[in-house]
Amino acid sequence: MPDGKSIDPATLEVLEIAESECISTAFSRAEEIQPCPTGASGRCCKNCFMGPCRFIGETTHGVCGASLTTIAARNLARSIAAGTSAHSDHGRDMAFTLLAAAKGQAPGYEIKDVAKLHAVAGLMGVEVGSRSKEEIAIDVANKAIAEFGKQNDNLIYLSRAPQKRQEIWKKLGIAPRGVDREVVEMLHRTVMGNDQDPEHILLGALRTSLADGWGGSMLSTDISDILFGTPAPVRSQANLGVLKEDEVNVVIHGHEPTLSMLLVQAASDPEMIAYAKTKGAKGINLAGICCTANEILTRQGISVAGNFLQQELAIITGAVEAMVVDVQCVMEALVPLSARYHTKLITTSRKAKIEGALHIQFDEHDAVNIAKKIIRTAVDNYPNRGRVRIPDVTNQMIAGFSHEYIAYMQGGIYRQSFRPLNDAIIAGRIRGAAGVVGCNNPRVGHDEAHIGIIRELIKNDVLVVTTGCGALSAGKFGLLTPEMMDLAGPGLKEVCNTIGIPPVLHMGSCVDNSRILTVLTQMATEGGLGDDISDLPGVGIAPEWMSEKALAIGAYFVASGAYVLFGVESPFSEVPELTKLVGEGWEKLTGGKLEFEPDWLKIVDKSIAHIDAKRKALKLPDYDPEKFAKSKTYLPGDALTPEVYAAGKRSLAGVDA
Ligand code: NFS
Repeated sequence: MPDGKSIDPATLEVLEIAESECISTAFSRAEEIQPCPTGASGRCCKNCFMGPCRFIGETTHGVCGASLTTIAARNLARSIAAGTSAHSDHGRDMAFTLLAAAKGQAPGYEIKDVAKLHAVAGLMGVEVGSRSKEEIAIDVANKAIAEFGKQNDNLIYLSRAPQKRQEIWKKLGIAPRGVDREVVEMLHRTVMGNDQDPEHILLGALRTSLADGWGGSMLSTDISDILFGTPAPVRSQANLGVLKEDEVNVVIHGHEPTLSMLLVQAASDPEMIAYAKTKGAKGINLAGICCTANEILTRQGISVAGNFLQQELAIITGAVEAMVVDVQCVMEALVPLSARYHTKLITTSRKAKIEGALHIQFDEHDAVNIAKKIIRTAVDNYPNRGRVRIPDVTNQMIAGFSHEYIAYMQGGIYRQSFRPLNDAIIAGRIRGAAGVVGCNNPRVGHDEAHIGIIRELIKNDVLVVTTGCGALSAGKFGLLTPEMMDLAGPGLKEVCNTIGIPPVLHMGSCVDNSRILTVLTQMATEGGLGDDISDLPGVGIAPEWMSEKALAIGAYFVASGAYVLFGVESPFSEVPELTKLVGEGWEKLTGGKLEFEPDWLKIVDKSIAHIDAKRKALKLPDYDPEKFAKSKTYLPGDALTPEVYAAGKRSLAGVDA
C-alpha cells in the first residue's frame, strides 16, 4: 500500500499498480525530486541574470542590493499576477465566445440563460428594454471584453462589493483598472531595479488579485452561466469508478467549458453512439478531471473521474480512449504515460500544445464539427484497448449551488434572500461559514486535509462551501449529499434539513470562487452580520494548494476582507518580515489576512477561533454546541484512513442502490 500518499481508496488502488509496474506519477516524482530548500522557503531571486541570488548563510542582500523581503514580495506578486492572468484570460475567451454566439457566428452555442443575461446587463449598464437577447448579448460581450483593456477607469464589477469595501479599496489605492493593465503593471514593477518597497509591491499584488476575483473570474462565471445555464443542484457520481469497462471513455480535463460542453452534446449524438457500437462498445462515457469536471458537472451532471492528482491515474486504468485537454493544470507527464497505453492525449487550445500529443485545435466558430471529430477519434481507438483495471470506487454527489440558487432555496422565487442563513448564524445554529477550496499537492496526503478539515468544520456547525479540486475531494468522499448530514453538528444539521441542502455546498470551478464573493457580499449586506465582508464569521482555506492561481484567489479574498489559511507550507517560510506583512500588515489595511499553516488540524482550530472572535465582535451569542442537542452520529474516530472512508461509503449504501 503506498503509505500516506492519499486517503482515497481508488487512488491508492491505482498507485499500487503504478508502483508494481514502475510507472512514474506525480506521487513518485514528488518523492524523487526534493525541493530546493532555498527556493522552497522563499530565499531565491532569479529576476535577472546577475544571480540567481540565494539568500543563505551570511547573504542578506542580492547582487543589486535587494533585501530578502523585497525579493520574496516580488516573487509572491509575480505568482499572483500569473494566477490572475490565467483566470482572466479564460474569462476573456468566454466573452469572445458570447460575442460570436450572439452574432450567429458560433453554431452550437446559444444564449441559454436569458434571466442571467438581463441581470448581467443591468450590472453593466447595458440597456435591456425590448431588445432581443442577441442584441443585449453583443453589448454585454463587448463591455466585458473592454474590461480587460480598460486604462484608467475601475472595473465595473467593483460596485457589486459592499459599499464599505469599495471605500477601503479606494483609500488604499487598490481598486483595479483593466485586468490586463494590472497584470502588466505587476510584471513591470517586479523586473530588476524597479519597485523595491515590499509594502508597496504587496499593495500592487492585492490590486492585481482584485482584478482577478472581481474582474476576470467573475466575468468568466457570469458569461458561462449566460451561455450554458446557471447551475442548480444536480446529482452525479465521482471517482475513477465512473469509467466504464464496456464503453468508450472520454476524459475531459482542463478548465474552459466552451469545448467540453459541446463534447457532451457530441457524445450523446445518436449517430456517434451508433458509431461506437460498430466498434464493439456499448456507448460513449464522458468524465471530467479538474475544473472542466466542475463545469460540466454543475451544468450537465457529467460524472467526475477525479481531481488534479488523478489525471495520470485515469490513464493507468487502461480504460481511457481519449483524454481531451485545453488549458491549465495539465501535466506534461501525460504524454509519455499515454504512450504506454492506447490512450490518445488530445490538446485543443491554441495556447497550450504539448509535444507528442495529438493536437486538434478548437475554434468556437466550428465547435460542433471539432467536437464530433474528437469523439470519433476516441471511438476509433476503442478496439486498441489492452488490459483494463478500473477501481470499483465511486460516491454519489450533489453539485451546482450557484449563489442564485442559494438565495432561491432560502425563500423561493418571490422571497429569496439571505435572511434565513444570516438568522441561523445570528442564533448560533450555524457557527459560521468556510470556503474550503483549491488544488491537490503530492507534497501532502492527497485529499486528506480537504476531507479532514471539512469534516471537522461541519461537525462544529460551520457551513462549508467548496470549489475546484477541493469540491471534487468532497464529492468523492460522499460529503456533498444530504445523507452526510449525520456528520454535521446538530444546529447545522437542523438548518440543512429545513432548507434541504447538504452541509457542504459545491459551488463550482476555481473561477467560480467569484460566486463565493457574491455570497459573502449578500450576507454582509443582508443585515445582522455587520456591513462588510471582514465582519463576517467566516474563513477561506486552501489546504492542499499548489498553483499560482490559488495564490491569486487567496489574495483577492484577503483584499475583500477575509481571513485566508493555506496548507502545505509557506512559499516564504524563511522570510519572517513578509509573513508579517501579509498577516498583521494586510489585516491592518484590509481586515483580512493570509496565513500558511502546514498542520490541517491547526487550520481547523484557527478557523474556529477566528469565527468565534468575529461572532464576539458582532456581539452575537456565544456559540453553544449543546444548545441544539448533541449530535450522536459522527463516524467513529477521526483518523482519516481508507477504512473510515469505507465506513462513510457504507452509510451511503442505501443511496447507491
Ligand atoms: Ni484551481 Fe482548477 Fe485543481 Fe488547483 Fe488546478 S484544477 S483552477 S488550480 S489543481 S483547484
